[in-house]
Amino acid sequence: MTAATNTAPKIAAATKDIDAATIARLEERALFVRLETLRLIGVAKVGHYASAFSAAEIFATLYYDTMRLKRGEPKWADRDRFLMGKGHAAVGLFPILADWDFFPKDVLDGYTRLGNPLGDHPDMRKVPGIDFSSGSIGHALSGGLGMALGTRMQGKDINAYVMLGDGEMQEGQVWEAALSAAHHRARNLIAIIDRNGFQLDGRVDDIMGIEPLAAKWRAFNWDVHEVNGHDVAALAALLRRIKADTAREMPVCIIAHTIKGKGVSYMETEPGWHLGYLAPEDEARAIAELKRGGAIR
Ligand SMILES: Cc1ncc(C[n+]2csc(CCOP(=O)(O)OP(=O)(O)O)c2C)c(N)n1
Repeated sequence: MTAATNTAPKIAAATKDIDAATIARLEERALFVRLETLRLIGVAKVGHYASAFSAAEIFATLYYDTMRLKRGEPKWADRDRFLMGKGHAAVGLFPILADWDFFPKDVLDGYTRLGNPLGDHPDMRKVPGIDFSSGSIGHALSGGLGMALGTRMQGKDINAYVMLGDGEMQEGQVWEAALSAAHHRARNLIAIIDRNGFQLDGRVDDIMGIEPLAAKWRAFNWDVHEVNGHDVAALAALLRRIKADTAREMPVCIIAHTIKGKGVSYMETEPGWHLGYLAPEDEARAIAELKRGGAIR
């Protein structure tokens, strides 16, 4: 174990390692996530805009730079796995899965409609490419640990990436999984905490504080990194470094500092946007703002 050296905070900065074309592509994909989130919630008439917006660059970087995937093959056994503790943000993930041809793109058009497999929360029995059904927050890290250990026992080289909310840190099961993962040296388990500071009904640190968060994960013997979760270059560089680190024996925790509602100004400043619906004229304004922002950093 390298726990003894794992004491100083590691803040990943944007890096020259990622070329300009890749950065532009990942930023375009994050914009795609946000625009599709707006479109799909427009169909459903209610949804978690702000939770998906804070995770847009994380989704984009994982699915278009980091993860091992094969187009049109959600059942490929050697595919990297992705689990969402904050399953309520799946509206931002479904368009990516359709873009990878895991299911037909027109399925998106019936998001949450009766008979459509895409619900407000992801269902692994219905949606190709969804690795874990979630919605009840707190369980995905345990699921990811099972996948990390199971695939390791099969001799496969697979990473399990688990996105967690910071409000989700208040769930006891997260910490049981954290303890267990370090004990089993699950080096192929990578947790990414979307540290946007808010949960459903207010600030995480007002409701039940979780700081010092990095120190907690370090104390649980995880390899801890912090990053600006809207900086695709920093995210991509960090995730590439983690993949290349073959000496590490511990699971990895990335604290991604983000803004809930990122990209739409009033959602960024008003915490009430956890769940909502935009009237068509407001949706049009949000789209215009996102497109004007273009590359959101
Ligand atoms: C076990 C459980 N308790 C309560 C909820 C209701 N709930 C849905 S989202 C949410 C807040 C999640 O906050 P966070 O994890 O920070 O996610 P984000 O703010 O990024 O959406 C809560 C409490 C739930 N889905 N599951």
